[in-house]
Amino acid sequence: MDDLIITAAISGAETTKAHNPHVPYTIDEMADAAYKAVQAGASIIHLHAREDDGTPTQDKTRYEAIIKAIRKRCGDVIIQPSTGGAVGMSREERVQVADLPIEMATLDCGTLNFGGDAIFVNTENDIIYFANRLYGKNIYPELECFEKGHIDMVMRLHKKGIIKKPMHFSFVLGVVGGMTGEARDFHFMRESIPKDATYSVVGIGKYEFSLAELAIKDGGHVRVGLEDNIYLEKGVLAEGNHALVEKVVAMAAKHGRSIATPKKAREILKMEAFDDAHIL
Ligand code: KMH
Ligand code: ZN
Repeated sequence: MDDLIITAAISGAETTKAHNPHVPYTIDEMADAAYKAVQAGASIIHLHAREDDGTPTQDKTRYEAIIKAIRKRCGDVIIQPSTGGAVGMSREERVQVADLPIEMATLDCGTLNFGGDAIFVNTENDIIYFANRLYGKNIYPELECFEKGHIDMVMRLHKKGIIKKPMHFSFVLGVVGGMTGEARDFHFMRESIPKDATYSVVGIGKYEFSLAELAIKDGGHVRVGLEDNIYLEKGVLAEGNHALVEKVVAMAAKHGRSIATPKKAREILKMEAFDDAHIL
């Protein structure tokens, strides 16, 4: 099996310090959280920018400052800004990160309810727009699919030549309003992607570690982080993103999976064409 790629989703847009005081907001906090996650074994940092007071922002100047700070502390780690931003942001706000010299970014592949009155809107035309902007800048899209219909959308857009190979999916399961993250959900998603695609599981809340174990055993990859889950175990807050990464590393050791370096992760994801010229 390939080495295990661990992505750390260090900040998110919705989780706050009121949920877990270790959610990073400032540039220094972001760089520190990323550094500790990388030291623990993460090879990709999934990133949402925040203002110092925690307000989510897609402002490219803020992203640039955070990315530079992370790059300084974390060497060649893969930095994956989100184009999802926060619920309610416009296309133009969200897409700003595509103007930065980055090698990878999130592409959300469908709309879903997001709890309460919130709807995370990604229409077909939004997806086409984001895909064209990312590929146009030679940025590798991480295909976030929150349910099976989103995979169908990817395949439809692939047939039209809009979404291209190599394909790396993230199965984001357990969002309130989306698909749950039970084993049967994982298997359904897993069986629905092309044989030559790679994937990570993104288990929200209580699904974080059960999905991680399924993926580790299956040869897939894993994302953890305070964006997705604030607990190390039931009722115990994680003392930072690195604690969640450490738990996955221990799980991987139990199952005999080695951990991918950033260089190895680029090979596994076939990112050669999205080369270092993009790294800020
Ligand atoms: N914050 C959510 C609305 C992404 O990173 O692109 C969207 C999200 C997905 O987290
Ligand atoms: Zn995200």
